Amino acid sequence: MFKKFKKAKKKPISISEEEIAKGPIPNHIAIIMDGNGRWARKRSLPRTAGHHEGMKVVKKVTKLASRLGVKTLTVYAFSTENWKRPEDEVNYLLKLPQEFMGTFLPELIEENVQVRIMGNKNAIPAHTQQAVDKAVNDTKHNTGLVLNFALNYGGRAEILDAVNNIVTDYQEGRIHKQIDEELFSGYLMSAGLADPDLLIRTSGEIRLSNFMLWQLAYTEFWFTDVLWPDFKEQHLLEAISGFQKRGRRFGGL
Ligand code: V0D
Repeated sequence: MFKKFKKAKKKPISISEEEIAKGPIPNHIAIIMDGNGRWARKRSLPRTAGHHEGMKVVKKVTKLASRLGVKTLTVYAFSTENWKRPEDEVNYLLKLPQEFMGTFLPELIEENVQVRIMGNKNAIPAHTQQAVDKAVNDTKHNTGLVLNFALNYGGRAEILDAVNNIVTDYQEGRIHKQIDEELFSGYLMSAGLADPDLLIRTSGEIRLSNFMLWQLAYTEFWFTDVLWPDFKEQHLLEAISGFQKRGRRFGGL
């Protein structure tokens, strides 16, 4: 085909790590990693191939975020809605923590990364729980980037759990004051983590899908059409660059 008839590609704006490092780096980045299935479909591959490729991207993004000095990276790995997918796909997804840790644990430790989990761990199979527990345990003394996996996570369920636990603690006399934002935040699964400064969602969907409803109140949102398996270092730099160009005011002037 003649070059001029090809669909015009967006001119790639190349952003260097050094450039980004000069500006403010978001303390906490949260990512909805969407588009694995679509990526696979485009290549006539099974959806699981997309998830596998997506897992490799988590590793790359974690390393870059760590180099840039990001303190916390939260990734939405499995939502409470994901149980509705075909059984084979769910089974495959639930094997990924094991594979991720099998191939990445030494590098995570080398990078001083601490793994954390947010979500209902009780409802996932024992082999997944074991892999996750090992990941959390083997990295608990690390002091670098916190890699926080949202796994079997739902934002409304998280808020309701918090409310129920607050009610119990109140009835049993462990709370002696009005419930304020700080106290409430401490009952969420993200307790101890700062709220995200930047939310990235890939694959062109413009919605929250029950992700960190409380924590995202003041967060800058970055939506991109790039499918998660295609998300490269350059795309993270682009998102952070976008973040750096916005002035955050928390409602003030
Ligand atoms: C599939 C793209 C890493 C999105 C990324 C159980 C969906 C790859 C983990 C992982 C998934 C979780 C916990 C842990 C270590 C690794 C993972 C799931 C899916 C769902 F301690 N990637 N990943 N978990 N995908």
